[in-house]
Amino acid sequence: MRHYLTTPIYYVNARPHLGHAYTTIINDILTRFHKLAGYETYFLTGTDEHGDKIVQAAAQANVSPKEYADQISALFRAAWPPLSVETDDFIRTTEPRHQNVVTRFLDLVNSKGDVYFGEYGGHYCFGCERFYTEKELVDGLCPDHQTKPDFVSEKNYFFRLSAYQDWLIDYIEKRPDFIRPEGYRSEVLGFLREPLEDLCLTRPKSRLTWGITVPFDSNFVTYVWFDALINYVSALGWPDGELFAKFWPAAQHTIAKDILKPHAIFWPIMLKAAGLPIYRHLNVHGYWRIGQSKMSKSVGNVVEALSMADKYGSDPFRYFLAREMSFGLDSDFSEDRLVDRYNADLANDLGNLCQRATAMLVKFSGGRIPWRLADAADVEWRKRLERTRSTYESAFLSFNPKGALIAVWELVGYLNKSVDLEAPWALAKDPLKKDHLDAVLARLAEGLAYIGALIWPVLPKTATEIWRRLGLNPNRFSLDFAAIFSQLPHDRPLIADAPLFPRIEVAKGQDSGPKSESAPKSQDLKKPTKPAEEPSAVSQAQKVAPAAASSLSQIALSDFQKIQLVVGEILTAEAISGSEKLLKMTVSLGEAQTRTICAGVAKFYRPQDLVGRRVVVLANLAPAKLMGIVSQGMLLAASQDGQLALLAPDSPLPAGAKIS
Ligand code: ME8
Repeated sequence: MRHYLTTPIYYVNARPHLGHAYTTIINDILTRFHKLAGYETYFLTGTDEHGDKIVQAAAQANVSPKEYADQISALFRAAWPPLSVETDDFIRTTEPRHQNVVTRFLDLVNSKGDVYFGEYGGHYCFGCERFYTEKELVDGLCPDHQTKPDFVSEKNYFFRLSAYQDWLIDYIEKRPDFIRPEGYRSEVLGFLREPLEDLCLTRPKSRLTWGITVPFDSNFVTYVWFDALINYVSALGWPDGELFAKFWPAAQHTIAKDILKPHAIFWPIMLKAAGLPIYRHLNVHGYWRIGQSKMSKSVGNVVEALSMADKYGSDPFRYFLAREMSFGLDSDFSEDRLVDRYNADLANDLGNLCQRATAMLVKFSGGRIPWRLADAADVEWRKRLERTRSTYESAFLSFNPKGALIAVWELVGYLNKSVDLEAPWALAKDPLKKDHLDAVLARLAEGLAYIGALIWPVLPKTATEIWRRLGLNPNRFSLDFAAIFSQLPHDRPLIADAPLFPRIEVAKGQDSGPKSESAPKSQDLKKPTKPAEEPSAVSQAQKVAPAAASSLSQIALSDFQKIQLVVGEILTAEAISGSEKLLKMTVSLGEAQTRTICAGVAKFYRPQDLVGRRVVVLANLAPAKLMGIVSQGMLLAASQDGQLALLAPDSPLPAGAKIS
């Protein structure tokens, strides 16, 4: 099987920003996953360079549209390699190879009778480059730009979308995963319940010359969306290109919800009208928001968000984007969240595993991965790896990168825990336990090697580094764990090196007043330039399984059951005058009445960032008066080294959900 993945081609009226980076990185991740699974792939991105928007932006910059497009397109092209994005092609709609295909495509649909000449008067928004009907305007304004559209009446060519409406409804209804996730498929079907209007296919040259001249009337240029969508086939050399024959049947497009209609309605109908096969999937994601508002290109913070990749590294940036966003839903971007994920998932979980595994192999096996005999634990071990592989694969195949990462991190957690349980440092003290020790160490090396392969789509540099340390050849990444294990070297020592992800410490003693989420504040964060001194395997292991745990007095389950923990939703949060530490919150526990809860989190959270969050609440704590306010419960939080994190359910269960 083959896979052809595409990003939208981005308008050259703005610099690359976080939103563009997300779609492009996600496509890179999916392309790499397909490679890992042994498929042939082709990955396309590019820039959309015609139309009013570009003419206006160029005029503002005082250069010609072509010069302007050249400059910005070059910025897009240069933006991807530093993010470890490897594309097979980069198409520009001003290239002759594209323009020729658009001309040919137009000729074809025209010859089939799907184009007619007519007059149209309507409300035209230059920002959106489209006409709006009276009904679509909100208080007479464009719903996207909040500007008053111009009334434009002109003669134009039209494309008969309406003739294909029933065909399209039937096509989508028969294919549950054509548009995914499901919410967007329903949205499109909902839209198709109203009669489709034909698409205005041209713009008169009297108004716009920056476009592709239509072949059947030199007084008109092609509407920018009709021009742009064709990039997906022009880049493959339609109609006779080898790449077209090979990859077009395997096409899937990835976009954000803003451009659902052109991709889900115009494009399949254009393909059908021209007699081309329809693409296989349309993958639609939500928006990144910054500071709760929809990202907009006019706001500099979206570009600034992209600079987080320079600050924290491209691998952590890719990981954060893929792990944080549930594909299809909106997500909030903030530097704090990125740092939290970095510390929790990369420094603590993955980095710690790599550090412990390699340090223990050095300490207890002279750096060599021991040969070992199959033992009883192997059956369970292989079953677990099979499970990880199948969850990981099916998550990626249904375009759910977050789900795939969760599956890998379950394996990371399992291995970290198994080190604590197996306690290699104790086995090493008993010569009779040598076989057992070897098996434990070898499985640790195997697990780390497999995790290295599985993270490669998202964290390519880290994966390569883990494999280098294990002495494996990174050109051999695959999903086949048995094949990977057979390549593990047993005759030369592995490399125990500096931590992969030194923890990012939030500097102590700083003013922890409100932080701007958009502006990265390097002074707030201290990234160790030198990796922390490598702890010995034993001390590291003890850190994870504190010896103190066993000296704590034990409780019966019935004691624990006295504690009523539930999911709460924070409805309001505000500072309490006179208190540096406390915030006052209204929290819903799914009861008839909300509760007032005071919590000592003011140094760690801004009130406005807490609203809407799910938290874990101790619900049956006796009320207490704090700063004159009766607090009716307690929020649970973890803290260490001056940092604090509120606990939250892994997915947003409703307020009142019981925790046991
Ligand atoms: O629409 N969150 O180009 P464009 C997530 N040229 N992704 C976002 C985003 C956000 N807040 N903002 C933008 C165009 N994106 C046309 C496409 S295709 C034939 C023509 C991403 O530069 C997302 O992929 O406005 C969205 O669909 C795309 O940028 C829009 O890019």
